[in-house]
Amino acid sequence: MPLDLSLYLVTDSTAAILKERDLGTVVEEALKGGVTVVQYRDKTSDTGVQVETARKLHSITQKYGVPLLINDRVDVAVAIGAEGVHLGQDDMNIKDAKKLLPPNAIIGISTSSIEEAKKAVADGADYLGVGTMFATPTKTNTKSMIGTAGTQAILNAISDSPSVGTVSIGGINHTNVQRVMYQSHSPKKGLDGVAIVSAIMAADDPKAAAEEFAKLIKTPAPFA
Ligand code: TZP
Ligand code: MG
Repeated sequence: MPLDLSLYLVTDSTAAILKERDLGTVVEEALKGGVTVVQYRDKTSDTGVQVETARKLHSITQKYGVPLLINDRVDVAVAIGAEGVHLGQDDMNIKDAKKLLPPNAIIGISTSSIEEAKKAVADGADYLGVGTMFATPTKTNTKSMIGTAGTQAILNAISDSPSVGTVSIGGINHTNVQRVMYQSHSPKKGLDGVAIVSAIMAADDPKAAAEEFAKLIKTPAPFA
């Protein structure tokens, strides 16, 4: 499965986001709108529920040929045969995750500094989540807000590693997505995409929201 990071959906099952809708239905609508990666992120459910939910999401993402990555839980990813995991700085480290996952599994990691980004590249991450871009109610305990300038500095620091992917995360919406994509480019390395929670998951029409993002990401912006 090729890794297209351009429109990366991160799920959230909290009431404020799902608004009594079914998680699978919202994710499937987003996939119809053009989402290219789905990360199942669930900070509250028990392990058994996470495994069942992940399995259900996987049956949906497979129909669209889109990889499903599991946040934090390498064991859940292994149990359901997901395409990979997304790790935080406090989760299992990449080297240990590689021992448990199949050789072709995708491993991404959240980074918010040059040091973290360089270590992630050295450890063999497939892609980096770079953020937090902008303040967001979806995740308030973020270590640091780095904005477009901080993102550019990280991209610059890893620009001799062309094969590692990069996605920006945090507070990204239809109004700022072009600025995020085009203002964060370092001379030698750009972002491969954006990771979105609320602007798709909480949208009244997640399919239309994803379609609009896909269009904006492909449209060169007047911010260069
Ligand atoms: N990591 C850094 S910010 C964030 C995560 C998981 C949440 C982003 O959510 P939103 O709703 O797209 O701002
Ligand atoms: Mg984590």
